[in-house]
Amino acid sequence: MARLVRVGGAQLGPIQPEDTRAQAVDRMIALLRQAAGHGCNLVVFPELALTTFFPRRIMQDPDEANVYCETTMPTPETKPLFDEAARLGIGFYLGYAELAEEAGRKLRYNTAILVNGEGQIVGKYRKVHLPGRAEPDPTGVTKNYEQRYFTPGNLGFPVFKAFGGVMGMALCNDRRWPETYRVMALQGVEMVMLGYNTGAVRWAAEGNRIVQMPSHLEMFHNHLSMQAGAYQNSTWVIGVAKAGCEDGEELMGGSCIIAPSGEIVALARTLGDELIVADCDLDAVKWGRETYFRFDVNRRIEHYGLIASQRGVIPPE
Ligand code: ING
Repeated sequence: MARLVRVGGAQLGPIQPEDTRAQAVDRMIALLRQAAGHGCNLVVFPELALTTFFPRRIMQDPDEANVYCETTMPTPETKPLFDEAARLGIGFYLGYAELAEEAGRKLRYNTAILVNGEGQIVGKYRKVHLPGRAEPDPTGVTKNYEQRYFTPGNLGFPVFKAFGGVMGMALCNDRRWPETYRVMALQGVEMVMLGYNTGAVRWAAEGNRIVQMPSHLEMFHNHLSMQAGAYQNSTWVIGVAKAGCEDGEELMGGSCIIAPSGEIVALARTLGDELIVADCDLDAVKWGRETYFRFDVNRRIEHYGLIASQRGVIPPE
């Protein structure tokens, strides 16, 4: 018996610094309505979907980033999104910048929430793997200062029972780390949703020279990471981009829906607002879990030699 979830990947084109949250929400509502036309049960939006990718720029006082953050959810600007989703009976994943108060301190997290078809928040995740730098880059090539503005997530990689299965969330750089998928797979995850904002071209400083990384590798690594995560953990992976030229930076598209086999079953073609759709049978995770990746039988952690240093690399002989 198939446990089908019809998933929409709602890729967004650029959100410019001068664009308002209300404008972003209007675009997301349009994609929700498209998704309803396709009979979707669930829609995945990108990382930081309400504003421009503000961590690409240095702000002298990191707290200036608070203007891009939400202190509650839903906010007055996002309530129309929640209301329309509930009216359409569609759940969604939404990435946004969170300003939380914990132990008397104000902390910013790069956050994602999972909302069910009744408009209720059923899960929250805070980005663990923060890329980029905290301090200004004298070469000027860095376009990512997430370590300056965000605190690493303190919720782990939880999974949530929803949409008839076991759902998990991640954000952008998390997709490059195998632990992200494995920690959730060990909890029985069947679908990992993640949004991303990733430069289409990357530059690096080599001595006093600035060199461009081969741009074909950016998209290759993007899909490789998610396809490997899907295959090696026999889970669906939904990766959704904010794409296009945003505040002068070319962001990659390539939003995709990946089956537990590792195959891409839906792929965005543009760099704008674009909905991709696929019927995801959650029971398709069983084949991999009951053959190549039976964690209880085939995974041999006691033979990995990692017991001595669970956190770091195995010390050289
Ligand atoms: N962006 C990028 C990402 O992981 C990056 C940062 C790009 C890291 C390329 C390494 C290589 O997709 C975010 N927002 O994490």
